[in-house]
Amino acid sequence: MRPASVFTSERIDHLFNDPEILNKRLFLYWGDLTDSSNLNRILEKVNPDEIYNLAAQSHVKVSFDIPEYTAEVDALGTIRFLDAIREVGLKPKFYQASTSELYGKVAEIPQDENTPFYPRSPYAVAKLYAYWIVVNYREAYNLFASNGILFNHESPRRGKTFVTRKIVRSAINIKRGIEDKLLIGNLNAKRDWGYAPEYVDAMWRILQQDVAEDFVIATGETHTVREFCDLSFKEVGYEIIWDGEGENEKGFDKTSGKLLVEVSPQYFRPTEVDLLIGNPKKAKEKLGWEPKVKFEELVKIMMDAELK
Ligand code: F7E
Repeated sequence: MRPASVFTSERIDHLFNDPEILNKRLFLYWGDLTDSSNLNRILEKVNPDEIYNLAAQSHVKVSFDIPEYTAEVDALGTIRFLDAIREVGLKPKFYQASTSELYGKVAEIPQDENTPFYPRSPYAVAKLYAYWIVVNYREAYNLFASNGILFNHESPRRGKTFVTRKIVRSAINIKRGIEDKLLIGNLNAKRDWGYAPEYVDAMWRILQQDVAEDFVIATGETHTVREFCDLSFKEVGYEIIWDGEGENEKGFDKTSGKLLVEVSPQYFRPTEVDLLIGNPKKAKEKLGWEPKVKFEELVKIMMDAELK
């Protein structure tokens, strides 16, 4: 856990507050990827079999505002971790949270493990370093270290500033009369959105292999942010009629004419990733992994959870 003066355990409170789990099956340590000495200490103390490095400044838009910090954590944090493993002399299996953002301005459609990278944000550039340092440590020191190149994966636990959760929350708040309208960025961006629990299962499978390799984890479907709005608002009884283009696009409720969605350039990124769609063929063949939850069901899961 990152040391902080406020509570940040919201997403694990159900585990944290269970006396059968906390300090029996779940042990927490303070730590931060910007601090090598504590990484060494934790590693020596825990001597883990498997490490999942999911720690990051993971917001793409935010990375344009804090690029140096993003590199510090996402790029150098990964080498700190790998080097701590080497220094302590342990041989845990290491999973690196690589990302479809590496493909950025995509060189081919769909993207797979052989598609060249073209990162389009400080976040993606930092993750590019992390990707290659994992490959390098695997080859140089024979570490079991693998990259999972995961496409967007969502769930009710998604942070509130990422687009899926933001849309879902707004649709419900507007319906309940506690929010006026949804202000959104690029409606045309296309993403391959999957269901996070299934992606965690894939991460685990990646580390159960005999040989460390890199894998694309994706659904193989792509949808626009606009479609995500359509389906979410439909769940609470709105049918959106879109009008205008680009910065001037707006979405109105078909029945009442109420303004529901308005584009606001403050959410545009200096460089955007327009289209992501992954090909999870290798994961299917080697990991026996296949996504079950597709786009429509994902929206429903998130809306149901938020309504509760
Ligand atoms: O944006 C567009 C935005 O912030 C998705 C991270 O987990 O997945 C995530 O990165 C799309 C982009 O996720 C708003 O421009 C429009 O095209 O939900 P997002 P992301 O940037 O795709 C990858 C795999 C990661 O590795 C990352 O760590 O939606 N968009 N309007 C918006 N995005 C946001 N956040 N807010 C808007 O109002």
